[in-house]
Amino acid sequence: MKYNDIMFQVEEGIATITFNRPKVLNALNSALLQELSQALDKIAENEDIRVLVLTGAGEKSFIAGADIKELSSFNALQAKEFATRGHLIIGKLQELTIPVIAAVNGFALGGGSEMALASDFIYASENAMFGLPEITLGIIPGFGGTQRLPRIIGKNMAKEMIFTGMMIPAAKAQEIGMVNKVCSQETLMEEVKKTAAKIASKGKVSLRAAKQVINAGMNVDLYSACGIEIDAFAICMSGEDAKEGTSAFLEKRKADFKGKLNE
Ligand code: CO8
Repeated sequence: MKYNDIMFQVEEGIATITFNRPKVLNALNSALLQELSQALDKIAENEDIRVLVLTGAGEKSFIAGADIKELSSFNALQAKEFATRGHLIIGKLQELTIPVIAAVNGFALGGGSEMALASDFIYASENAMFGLPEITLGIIPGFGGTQRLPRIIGKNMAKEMIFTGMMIPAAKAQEIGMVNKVCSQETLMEEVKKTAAKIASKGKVSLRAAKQVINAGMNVDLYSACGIEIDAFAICMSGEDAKEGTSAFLEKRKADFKGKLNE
């Protein structure tokens, strides 16, 4: 499959999607979202892919938001259709069973922050800037920002960011819990790939279970969430990876996970 607005590579079980409209700082338009959706379908079908990394082309931007030129032409119905499609695709990203790391290498504004917030965690370069500046355009975030941001950084900080449209640098984003690690621009991808490779070496069943349990548990009360964990723990124990992982520990060797899903 040929892509124009994204680049899609797979290397040693790690897939990388690079948003690739550098002339407009990788702004998201309908065509890019369509390609992203297709790439995510391919990833979901491919059992050999263990981790997905998202990043932006060029040195300046991850994604500078929705394409304002396209956005400005929408009437209310078209805006509803675009926001719904964006939610579906970002939801598809969040629901991938494999871990997703956002390597934010510059501006992550509006839809760009929203894309990063739907990944499992974020590493950022020192020059990265985060923000939901939609209020400045007379609109509000439309790809989940009003919902995911407060769940990650807390309601009051999210309100200040959304009400003012302020941009925050990577260091501040790390301080408020939005970003896990800040790296130099030169080492960002190296650091992300190192973490991705570490994750990819773990058992597929337990990784999938850990992601699903954390995500599902965040949406219910603690008692129900612990119930979800108990069931997933039992399913993990019945798998080959649990036998291999525990035997490897007892035999003082490195585990060799085959990554087979439970039958
Ligand atoms: N859309 C379209 N073009 C863009 C965008 C964008 N979001 N961002 C930058 N560009 C273009 C600029 O127009 C410029 O093009 P040209 O060279 O032809 O003039 C080129 O990229 C380079 O940008 P700048 O010259 O502005 O670069 P600067 O370094 O001076 O500034 C900024 C960089 C600060 C990132 C600045 O470009 C900026 O403020 N961009 C807009 C950021 C923004 O407001 N993002 C939010 C968009 S709205 C959104 O994301 C909503 C998501 C949900 C949608 C739901 C829909 C219903």
